[in-house]
Amino acid sequence: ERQEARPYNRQRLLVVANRLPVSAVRRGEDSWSLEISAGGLVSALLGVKEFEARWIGWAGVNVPDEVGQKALSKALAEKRCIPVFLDEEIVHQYYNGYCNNILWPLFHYLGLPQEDRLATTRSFQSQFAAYKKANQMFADVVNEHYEEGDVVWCHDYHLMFLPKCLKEYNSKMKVGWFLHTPFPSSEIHRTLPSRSELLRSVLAADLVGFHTYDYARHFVSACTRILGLEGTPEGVEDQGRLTRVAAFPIGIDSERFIRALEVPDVIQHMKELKERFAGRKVMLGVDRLDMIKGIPQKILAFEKFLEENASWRDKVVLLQIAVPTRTDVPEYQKLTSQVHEIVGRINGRFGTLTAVPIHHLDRSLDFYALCALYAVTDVALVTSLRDGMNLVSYEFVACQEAKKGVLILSEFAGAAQSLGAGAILVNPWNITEVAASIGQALNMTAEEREKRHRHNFHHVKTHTAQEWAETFVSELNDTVIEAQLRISK
Ligand code: ADQ
Repeated sequence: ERQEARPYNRQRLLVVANRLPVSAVRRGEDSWSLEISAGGLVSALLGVKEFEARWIGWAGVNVPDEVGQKALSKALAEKRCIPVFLDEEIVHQYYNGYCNNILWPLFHYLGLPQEDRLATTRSFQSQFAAYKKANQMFADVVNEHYEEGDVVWCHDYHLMFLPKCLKEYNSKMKVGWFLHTPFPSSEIHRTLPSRSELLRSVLAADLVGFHTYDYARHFVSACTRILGLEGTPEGVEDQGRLTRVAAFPIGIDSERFIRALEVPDVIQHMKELKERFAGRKVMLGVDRLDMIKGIPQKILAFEKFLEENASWRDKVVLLQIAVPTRTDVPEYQKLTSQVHEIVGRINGRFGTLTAVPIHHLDRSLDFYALCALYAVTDVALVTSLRDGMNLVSYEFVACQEAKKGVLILSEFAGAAQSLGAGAILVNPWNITEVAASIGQALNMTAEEREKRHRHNFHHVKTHTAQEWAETFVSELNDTVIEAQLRISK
């Protein structure tokens, strides 16, 4: 029997991600205030008119009491959000533990945690159990809200177990899964104790998506080498059932950035920044403070550049804006103090009474301040050691129509595949090379800057977040239709 599809323009999309795109603050026993965080994914999906998106995820707060849970669910419903309630212990084991301490570093080639072996094994098992339990809790909520004809789009490494749980509830549910991080070489993935179970549960989805063709290829290799399944150009086949695997490079809502540059507040802010740094070239880094972003390497390369180019010392400034994340994790605290120490040393070494070479801010900037900063920058430095895509590089390009600044970009960011022709690509581990590329960027002729910028700007403008979401969902719809056709034949 065939399911009657809803008219395409009213199709409901259930977007399942670890975090809901809101921050919730409790104001009283049964009252909450909510703020929508306008991240990339939110604006991507808001821009898509063909379907009506609902969000399912954790609200980021512990709500142990029923009164609070009911009130929060009601408030969230107005924003088309549906909460999954996770208690503190689960969050600790699933989110801090398995997601952030095991999968995140592993997928970025930093390996598994190296502590005492026995302790690791014990905690690994309980963290994996919590991971599966949390994914099952997400599945319960999805299943409760699912209506025939909906499509379900699961996001990221937090929810690799979800496709299997959902298909167990309802094998006809259209399920897609997209990974925002890299998928590493199969040789890295095979070190993970739960390697097979995770691959199998992802394969339960109808469509599996990655940012780049390389990540998709790594995933298919992991399935062939670890599970012994057959890889085809379309995806992975298991006993006649095909899971489609493909690349869907994300983009940004470029018009939002371009429009922002015409807002009076932004223009005013740009003017202030230009006055503040008059006579100096502005270099910019914007990252979450995470080991994968290669922040210490970037700052050391800047130091080397100053060391070797005395004439530039009072003519260039590096603004490094790093939002602290996962601040309760010791490795992240260590990284923060490491960065502070290097910045302090360099400013002590090359600073003068009136100016320092590095301004380092440990905080997030609001959207308009960020746009102004992107627009006045001469050279942006994105030196991730690994990065699924890296949207900062896209945002910078979107704000550079007037200035046509230079992007120095790590070859280990997914964005290197799309912005590589316009950027100066570097190996972020090679400090000498990055230092030399800073010189190349600062000395580049206007003609060459223009040519490189034009290439990148065209890409950023045409490959938007909206197009990304539309492509993924329409392909997800198609795969299911194909599978149904196969069954009905
Ligand atoms: P992230 O690792 O968070 O995302 P990125 O893609 O660069 O990395 O996105 C960061 C976002 O946060 C950008 O929109 C940026 O503007 C914002 N941001 C960063 N620092 C900020 C600051 N100091 N102030 C204000 N805003 C700041 C993950 C993957 C990426 C992948 C995305 C999307 O790690 O590789 O590109 O998901 O799939």
